Amino acid sequence: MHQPPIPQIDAEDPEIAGLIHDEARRQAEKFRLIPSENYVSLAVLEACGTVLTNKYSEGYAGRRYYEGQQLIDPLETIAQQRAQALFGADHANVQPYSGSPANLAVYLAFAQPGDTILAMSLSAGGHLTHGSPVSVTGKWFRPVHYGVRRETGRVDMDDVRDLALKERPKIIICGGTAIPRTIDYPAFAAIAAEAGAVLVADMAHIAGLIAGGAHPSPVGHAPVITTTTHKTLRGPRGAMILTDAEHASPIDKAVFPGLQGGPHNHTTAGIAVALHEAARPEFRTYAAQVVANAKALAAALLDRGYDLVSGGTDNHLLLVDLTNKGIAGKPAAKALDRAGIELNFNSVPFDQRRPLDPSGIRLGTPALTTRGLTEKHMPLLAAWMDEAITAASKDDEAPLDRIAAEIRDLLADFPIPGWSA
Ligand code: DSN
Repeated sequence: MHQPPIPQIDAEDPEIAGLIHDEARRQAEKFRLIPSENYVSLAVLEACGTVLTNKYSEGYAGRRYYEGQQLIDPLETIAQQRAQALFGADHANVQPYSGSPANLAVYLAFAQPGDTILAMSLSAGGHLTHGSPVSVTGKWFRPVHYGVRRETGRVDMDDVRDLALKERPKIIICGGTAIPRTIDYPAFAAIAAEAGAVLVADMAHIAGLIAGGAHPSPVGHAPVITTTTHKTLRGPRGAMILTDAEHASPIDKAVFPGLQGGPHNHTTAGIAVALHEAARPEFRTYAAQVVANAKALAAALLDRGYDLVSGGTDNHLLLVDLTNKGIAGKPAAKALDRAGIELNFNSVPFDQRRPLDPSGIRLGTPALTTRGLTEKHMPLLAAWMDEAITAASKDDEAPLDRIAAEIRDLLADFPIPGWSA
């Protein structure tokens, strides 16, 4: 059943309670490899399920538009202070509802409609809100995109510099959702300074690695940093924007009243608890283990002939081009899901296939690391993946349920916060 127990929902709304219990079991029984997902602690879960959800608090501490903020003000202030201390930033806004609104706030603060922005293309590993044509950020601004080099699968900073000096963007964004390699923040900062642009680091995927010392920090290089709180950082679904002192006020105005109404105070509490956890020494061990596991999984997949974009990983994430395995990303992802291995199909750089039916899969190690798996388990995981993908490439469903049962058996020894039998 779900942990903490949910007796009131069980009694009042068994239909919804059943879905919650089943989802908790599903999360316990599978290898969850979506690199943007994780398992939050029971303390974070508890914080998110409190009476704080009852309260409206438009504005900021000491400057609210509703009364009754005696306890919300210190709560939000503590969350801000913890974020500032953890990352060494001058200022933290903890109100963005999630990553996309956080990025929209940045545009609102530092660009006008029609202005040029420079970011990584979605197809190379960026994000929808980095100026994709289907996103408001692509419709209302003039995006110019950099990608990766075909030979290396990595960003070429000379290409970024050439584009920046030619296009003179207002904003340069570094970071994305499918980047397996270390982001060179000092190089981006030098280019932004030369081009006269505001450098924005979207560190959503790697915030937990940065907090835990397993990836270089953008603080001191990018004056504006956006992040979600629920990926490697292991907090609830939410977001933050970190800034230097100079960029704090425009960001605060953009988040509220520019873009949002009242902050979600129960989420703010969950973020504060997660930041407290991320400041502990154990979190550094977790962050290092996430990377060690990803490198071990990459090595095991390479041994089995898998084609990894950029040849491997420096962080939590692997992007695999399945073209040489004779199967596309989507059927592979569906077969893996049935075999108890949950990941997502994903475009790879220079993909010849469509985004809804691309050539690759994207996977990562944050969630399995949280539940205690280590490098020694990665060859076994790679073997299960290989067996399922090979079977799927021959339209053979026979091994999938057996693999799922074997995975259930293994994972029973690695309990998750959120479910108990
Ligand atoms: N949906 C997130 C991810 O999976 O990377 C990005 O917003």
